[in-house]
Amino acid sequence: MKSRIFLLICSVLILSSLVAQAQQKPNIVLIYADDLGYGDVSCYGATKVKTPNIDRVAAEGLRFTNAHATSATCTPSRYSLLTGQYAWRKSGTGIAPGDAALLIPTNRITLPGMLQRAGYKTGVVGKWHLGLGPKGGPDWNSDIKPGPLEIGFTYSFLLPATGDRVPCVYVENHRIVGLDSSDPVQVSYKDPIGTEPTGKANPDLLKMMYSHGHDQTIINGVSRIGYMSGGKSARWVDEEMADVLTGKVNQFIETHQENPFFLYFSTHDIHVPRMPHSRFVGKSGMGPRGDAILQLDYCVGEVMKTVDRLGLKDNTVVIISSDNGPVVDDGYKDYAVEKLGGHKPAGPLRGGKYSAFDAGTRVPFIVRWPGKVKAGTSDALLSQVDLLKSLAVLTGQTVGEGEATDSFNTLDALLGKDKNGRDYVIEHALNNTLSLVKGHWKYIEPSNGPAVQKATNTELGNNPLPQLYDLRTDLGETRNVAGENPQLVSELAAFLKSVKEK
Ligand code: NG6
Ligand code: CA
Repeated sequence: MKSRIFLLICSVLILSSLVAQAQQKPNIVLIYADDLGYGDVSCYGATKVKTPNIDRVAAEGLRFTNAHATSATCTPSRYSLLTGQYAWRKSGTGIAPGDAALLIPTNRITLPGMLQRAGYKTGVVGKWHLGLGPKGGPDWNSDIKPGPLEIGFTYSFLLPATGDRVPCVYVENHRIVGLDSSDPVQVSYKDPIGTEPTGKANPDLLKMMYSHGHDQTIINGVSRIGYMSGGKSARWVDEEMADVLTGKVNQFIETHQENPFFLYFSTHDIHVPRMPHSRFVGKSGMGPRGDAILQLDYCVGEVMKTVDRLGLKDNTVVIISSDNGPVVDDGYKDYAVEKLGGHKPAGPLRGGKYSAFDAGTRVPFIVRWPGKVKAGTSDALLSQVDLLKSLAVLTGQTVGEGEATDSFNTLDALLGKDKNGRDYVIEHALNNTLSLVKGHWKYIEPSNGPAVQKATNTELGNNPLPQLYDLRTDLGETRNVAGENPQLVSELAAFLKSVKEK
């Protein structure tokens, strides 16, 4: 009798723990690479560089061929990702200087805020580049806020802007890590500040020479955008950055393994300055850009190991993507151009980072959720602006009318149940040129912006005349067929106008 009761109790306990597991909301890990191109990983066709860890996630998950960042540069892409609104609706959301004020209003729905409401612990680790502090910028030597914690994150460990912008310090929650109060940080994006050498005046002190821009204060042998003084004990070491960030990610996952958690791992790789750890130096044969791809892939592997080791694999949605397309020379002489070999960072696409052509925004996008998302490939049209509403549906949250209005629920496409995804996607390029992808057509609005950005050798896709490409037969956007299709051009132009005016 006793043993029967014992057995019964055991089965009830096992059952209830199974039910609890089934009800537990899935963790979400979003690994957001910087400037990683459509053709930069082997599961998207790269052959000169191998990315086994990213490829493994793709093999176990769904690999999207037509997923887009909202913009061809970082700040606007991230703004849209986190708010569900196109950045181009709001002025001042272009590439942000390192002393910009927080760009996202604190009273607005955000992706992390929505998930926090759903009971998630929400962390961001890595590149921020959405401004910090009140109007006028932050006080670096005191509480740096508002920032991520005021827009829905429960934890943050940041590079305030980018790797190539000052201040070159980590900010954890509200404070610079390791700051000595007797050596305060000062930052200026106008006039030189302090007495430290600059790349322009002291190129002899550089580990890596700049090719354009990037000639101001030298930190760790690399001259940056912007001037900085002080904060010597707090300065990051570029070569250690990937390990530092990955360590923080793994710590966050360990700490919150019992909660549902959302972790936004915003890698510095493969943005400039490309200064990977010595373990990766020379390993790709493509110079620092290729080595940084290997380092990014390693970091993905380390995070996946943690997820597996903690038994979280089946209950964790992993998303890997990029904030914009690829660039080869983005301001440092790091031999990226010379050592490219036959590697095609944009794969079969035209343009790159900054560009209105598809390589500007069409990026790798992988979703893995074992048991829930069938492994394979999907051609569904996706935009990162939809993550907010889609993940709201996934986690049972409602988004008010008038909130995150550019975000659509495309959860079924993310989970592989809907093969089509969005009806259309809007792409934003450096000069604010907008494009519309609708079905197999790509329309680029007329723009007087430059056709080419010489410094980075990027075809920006600007043309004073309308452009129309049939992506089904001309993925590389080589034949502008606007002249032959005036009716279609005016329909697409009118449609784009209606989205702009929404
Ligand atoms: C550009 C920088 C480039 C990079 C980019 C932002 C110069 C000459 N170029 O202005 O190096 O930092 O801004 O990249 O300063 S992004 O991925 O964050 O959008
Ligand atoms: Ca970027």
